[in-house]
Amino acid sequence: MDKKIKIWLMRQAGRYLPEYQEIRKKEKDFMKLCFNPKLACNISLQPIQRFNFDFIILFSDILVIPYALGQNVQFKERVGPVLGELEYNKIKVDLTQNMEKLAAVFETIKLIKKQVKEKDLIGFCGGPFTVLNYMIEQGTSKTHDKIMNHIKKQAEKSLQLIEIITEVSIEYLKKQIDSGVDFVKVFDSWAGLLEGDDYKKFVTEPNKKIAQEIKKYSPKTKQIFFPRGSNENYLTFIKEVKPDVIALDEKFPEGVFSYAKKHNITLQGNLPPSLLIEGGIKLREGIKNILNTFQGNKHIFNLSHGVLPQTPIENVEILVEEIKKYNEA
Ligand code: 1CP
Repeated sequence: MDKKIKIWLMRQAGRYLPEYQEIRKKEKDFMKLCFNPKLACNISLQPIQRFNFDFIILFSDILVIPYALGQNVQFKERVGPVLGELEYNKIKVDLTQNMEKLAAVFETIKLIKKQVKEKDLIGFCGGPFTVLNYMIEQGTSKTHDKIMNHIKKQAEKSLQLIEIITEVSIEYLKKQIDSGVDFVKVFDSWAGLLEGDDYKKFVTEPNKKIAQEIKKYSPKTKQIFFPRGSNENYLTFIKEVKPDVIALDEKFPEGVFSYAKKHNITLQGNLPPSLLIEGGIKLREGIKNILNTFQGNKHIFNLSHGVLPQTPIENVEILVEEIKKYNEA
């Protein structure tokens, strides 16, 4: 087995980088940044130029899907995403029109691939339930009351919306593949809110649909899934969705290691972003532990969630250096 471990970080482009802050100062509207191919391309390449990560991830956001469906999406400073009221009768599924609203993203992908040919580019979308969460909550939520009520009290409507988001997301990933991405990743960041039958209906099934449709459309495109917070459900998820790569947070059943090995699934993860802030001996020990734990499996090194804005650059340098040393040993 190829012992060489690759590395990239979720949110490797973002606020911890001064060069990102620099661009952000000039373009205060985050959505405009996402839809500016030249700037979005530059931002996607910033972490590559600085750290030489093995993968480029497209700079964009999962909330471009609600926008493509006709919901108002804004990012407010120190608040985060703020979405307009969800008016069911205004939700528009017209794949041609929906994709036209995202045309700038496809341009960004082409620009990145033109500039860097030797590294794989990861495109992405949100998991349907995670996207629905933001659409119903109209932004970030601590309690998730609105979404949990919605799927309980308006189950049928919720499933219809999930189907719509799934269909548009599949089309969106196909267009990203046509534009040149080598991997696609589905970020289901709020999968962990659900259990049992709800988990099956809102997480496993729609993710499985995306995986199958993309496999049919482009068998060579590698698929990464991140059903964050799935905990014990991680194993069921892997068995049903059959990803090429499973992104792991900190809690998952032991059985994942042997199942992944047997089915040639690569594990991605799983250093806590807090350790990357802390640095020092704790960081080095954390890295070493993960390398040891994942040793018998195919492994792409990453965090258990995104890089936090207060992360010191030198700690990211240490991390990359440690992985390099490990690969050379
Ligand atoms: O400059 C800023 O203030 C914006 C910060 C920022 C960035 C850099 C946001 C706002 N999004 C992004 C980029 C982004 N988002 C990427 C780019 C590629 C990368 O470098 O990784 C990706 C893949 C995402 C995906 C995303 N957006 C997720 C899934 C992953 C995760 O972190 O769980 C989610 C949940 C979002 C929503 C989102 N985008 C931004 C914010 C503040 C939020 C809300 C998060 C919350 O609810 O707390």
